[in-house]
Amino acid sequence: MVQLTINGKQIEAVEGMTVLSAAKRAGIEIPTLCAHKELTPFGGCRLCIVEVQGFRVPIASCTLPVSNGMVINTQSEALSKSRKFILSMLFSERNHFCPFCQVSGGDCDLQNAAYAQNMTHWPMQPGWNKFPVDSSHPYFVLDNNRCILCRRCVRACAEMAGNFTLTMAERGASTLVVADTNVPLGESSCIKCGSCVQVCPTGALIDRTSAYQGHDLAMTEITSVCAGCSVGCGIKLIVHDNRIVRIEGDWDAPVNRGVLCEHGRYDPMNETRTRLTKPLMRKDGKLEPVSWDEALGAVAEKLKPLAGREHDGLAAIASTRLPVEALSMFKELFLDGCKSDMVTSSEEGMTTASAHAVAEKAGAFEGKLDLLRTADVVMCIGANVARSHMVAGFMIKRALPKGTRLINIDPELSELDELANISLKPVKGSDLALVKGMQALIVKEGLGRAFLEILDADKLIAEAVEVCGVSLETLSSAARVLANAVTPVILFGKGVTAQRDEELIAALLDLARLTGVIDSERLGLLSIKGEANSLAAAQLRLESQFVLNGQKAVFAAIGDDFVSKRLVERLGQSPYLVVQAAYASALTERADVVLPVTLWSEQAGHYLNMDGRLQAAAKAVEAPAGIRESTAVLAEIAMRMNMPVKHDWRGEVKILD
Ligand SMILES: Nc1nc2c(c(=O)[nH]1)N[C@H]1C(S)=C(S)[C@@H](COP(=O)(O)OP(=O)(O)OC[C@H]3O[C@@H](n4cnc5c(=O)[nH]c(N)nc54)[C@H](O)[C@@H]3O)O[C@H]1N2
Ligand SMILES: Nc1nc2c(c(=O)[nH]1)N[C@H]1C(S)=C(S)[C@@H](COP(=O)(O)OP(=O)(O)OC[C@H]3O[C@@H](n4cnc5c(=O)[nH]c(N)nc54)[C@H](O)[C@@H]3O)O[C@H]1N2
Ligand code: SF4
Ligand code: SF4
Ligand code: SF4
Ligand SMILES: [Mo]
Repeated sequence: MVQLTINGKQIEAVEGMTVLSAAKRAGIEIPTLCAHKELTPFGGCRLCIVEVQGFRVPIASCTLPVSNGMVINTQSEALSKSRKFILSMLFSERNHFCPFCQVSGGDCDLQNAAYAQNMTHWPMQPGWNKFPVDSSHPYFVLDNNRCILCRRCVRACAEMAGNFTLTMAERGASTLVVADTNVPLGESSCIKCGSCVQVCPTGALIDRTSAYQGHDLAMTEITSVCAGCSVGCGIKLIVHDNRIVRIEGDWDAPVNRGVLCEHGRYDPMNETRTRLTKPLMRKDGKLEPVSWDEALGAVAEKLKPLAGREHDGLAAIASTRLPVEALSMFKELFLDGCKSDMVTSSEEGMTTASAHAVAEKAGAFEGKLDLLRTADVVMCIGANVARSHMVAGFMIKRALPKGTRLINIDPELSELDELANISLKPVKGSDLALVKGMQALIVKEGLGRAFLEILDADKLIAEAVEVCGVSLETLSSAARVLANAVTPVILFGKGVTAQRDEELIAALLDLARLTGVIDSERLGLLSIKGEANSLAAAQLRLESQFVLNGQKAVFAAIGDDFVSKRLVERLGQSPYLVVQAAYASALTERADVVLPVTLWSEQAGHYLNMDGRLQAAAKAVEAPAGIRESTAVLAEIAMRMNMPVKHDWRGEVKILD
């Protein structure tokens, strides 16, 4: 610990900390522009200058490390004058009309910084130079005329998304933010995460949907969770007039610390499907709008006699995107109540069942996503994280330039192969032999950190090479890199879990123990799962493969999911089909009864993310009139079937610590 004095106050700080963060921790705010808590300090704007005793000139506090006995002053007549001068220079360099700006609506740091110094106009005339505007991107516009060259966007692209698209071109006053080798953003390597827009402190990077939509002070900010995948990123929903205007990453969310992917930030803003607002019932072959009472009455009447029947009863399938509350009620009604033999979730346990079964026997083993932040080696097997769980992918991608090594095991070419240090391309479905071969190599070379009994190492190694079609050389180097790692993590995805092979998961678990991926202190073996509530669905035992064999009716609780042709074909076979959904689809067209329900943003509920973190999503907007929440619909059907549900979901899910 280091002792220092800031504004006459005695402060303790940790060695290596900057004066800026030490001050912030002690509740002393220093004005900043280029600094950002999730980005490495840059020291570019110099607004955060402070007076340091013993130094003649003020020093930027964002890059100044604390030292014992330091005496700092953050406010003085002279500093205020300097800050005004710095801002005046910024204003004069390009085209800033902060007091009249309609774009940012009060969330602009530059505007706020100027007001904080009591500035209401530019003291120096701008040069009126023209800088390029890039409007080629589908989600945002880059106006270099409003850029203050703080490089937050460049750092965010590298340090948050790990994408390294943005850089600076030209020099001095002509410096520009550009993508790749100065190509239009819309044609660049940008993966549309929007992190650069979220960190830009000016109106230089502006969001297409929310710019000019009104002042931030008129908006409500609601803290919630993204339901896009099992990562479970924390979000802020910016809401105005019962409408989501923008989605931002929640800087305080432990899972993602502010970063989001395209699916979380922009997909919900670009919804084009047709909303269902009235219950529908098939009458004379045609779907007709009916009252809730009529629809629910018909469903209960049809399903009640099917309850408790073994094979010619009913089948039920629920989306793993539904909140735990709805999933648990669904399970209580159809599995516990109706005792149907075909009650499952849309994922059919493909991402969870095998791992879940092994965990029940061997004890919970699944690790924490957070370990990716400090991993020196990451092994991905059957997991396309760069695409399927993008924010988890970002954690890997941004660590690679710092020396983290990546082993990717996937029969197909995936995005990770471009980045991986070692790519293994085994024959599809041969992973068990591969994992056993790696174990054998590690044991044979004496690199194991725990005991694992291997009877005939040479045989297993030879088998791996033959069955998987990988070279001994690549297999050995993968095994060595993993075995020699200090903080290794193994991620496995649907490429592994969909094999539904418990022996394969058990072998991965053995490999994890052998290599210190799992030991008494760390749990570094993690399955990435699928949708927002895959793990909850697994814990609720909604994991069986969906097969119709004589059931007289199907109840599908799909919420706001996209519907595949495959699902329509499978469910369409049912003699009677009830679909609970938010949007009209080919599936609702086939249904006998359609029950219109809320979207993720129109209901409060919980999600259990891939590493077992239970998170609350908030209701951000009111659903259109006539639409009900899934839980309300299920509870009403249960009541009408004389099987009231207790709704005790908390006892049904297990948080993994
Ligand atoms: N045999 C077998 N069965 C499985 C699995 C398996 O691996 N093998 N996997 C299981 C799992 S994990 C799941 S999630 C389910 C999935 O099974 P399905 O429910 O069949 O879902 P998907 O195949 O993901 O298809 C979703 C559909 O939505 C469309 N879609 C997605 N996003 C958009 C969009 O933004 N716009 C438009 N217009 N369309 C969109 C896609 O094109 C696709 O047609 O299947 C489960 N069942
Ligand atoms: N953008 C986007 N994100 C999504 C989804 C989406 O539709 N779009 N869907 C969500 C859902 S429902 C799910 S389930 C997850 C799925 O996320 P992932 O678990 O990443 O599953 P996949 O995307 O199917 O990728 C699995 C990878 O395994 C490889 N693979 C196939 N067979 C084998 C094999 O035998 N051995 C090995 N080692 N690898 C194999 C495939 O080539 C593929 O690259 O993604 C979620 N995220
Ligand atoms: S949207 Fe994401 S990937 Fe694209 S430039 Fe911005 S930070 Fe980089
Ligand atoms: S575009 Fe925004 S974040 Fe990027 S350098 Fe310019 S002002 Fe800073
Ligand atoms: S990674 Fe998943 S949870 Fe996070 S923003 Fe993207 S879709 Fe949403
Ligand atoms: Mo899935």
